[in-house]
Amino acid sequence: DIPTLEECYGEYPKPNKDDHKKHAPNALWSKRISMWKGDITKLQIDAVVNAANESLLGGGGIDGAIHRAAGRELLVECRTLRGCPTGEAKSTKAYRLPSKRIIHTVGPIGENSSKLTSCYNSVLEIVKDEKLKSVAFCCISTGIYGYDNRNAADVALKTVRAWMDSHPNEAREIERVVFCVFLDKDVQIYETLLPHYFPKD
Ligand code: AR6
Repeated sequence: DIPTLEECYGEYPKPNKDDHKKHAPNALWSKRISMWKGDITKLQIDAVVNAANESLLGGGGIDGAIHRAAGRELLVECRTLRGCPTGEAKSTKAYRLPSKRIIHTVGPIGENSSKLTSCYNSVLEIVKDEKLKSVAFCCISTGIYGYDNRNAADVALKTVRAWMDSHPNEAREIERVVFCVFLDKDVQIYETLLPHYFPKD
């Protein structure tokens, strides 16, 4: 019952590499964006984003779920990274996960929009540098770290849209950005905000 990336595309059509020739580029990012509700450790995708802490040595929430599913080898690699400052990101292999890479980012404790913005930008820089074709974000900082869900989703969508607008050539190399939501309230929030930041036409 592991969903393939195709299955998590949802209602959004597949991207067409030539689309940007026919339309204004900024209107097209919606074709590369999806929302998927469920356990991020099940996604067959190039990279999944972990909401970690500065130690990068595991914890509760999604961090615990990813470490449990990936296995002990993930912790061994994480130890070599010597932590990660808030707002930054570091990648590892994905071990027993069906994804290829895990991008660990450390969200702010409480609401700090510039640090949360920095998390999304740092992840996208790794996606670009590693030439990854697809990435699934989780709702960074909105669990144990206590960021308001609506405000965090606003930052997430605004930052991804702004990054795509400011890096159009790199963004065209990314086939899919999935917002992996876990809670019903985030489904509602993303359903409301996605058309605002990624209008379909
Ligand atoms: N798949 C997708 N999303 C999930 C999953 C999952 N398996 N499990 C939880 N979520 P949180 P934070 C959602 O608390 O707020 C850890 O101890 C969850 O519903 O995991 O950034 C770390 O080590 C919420 O929407 O992360 C840090 O110490 C989102 O993931 C601290 O928690 C993030 O919730 C980080 O806190």
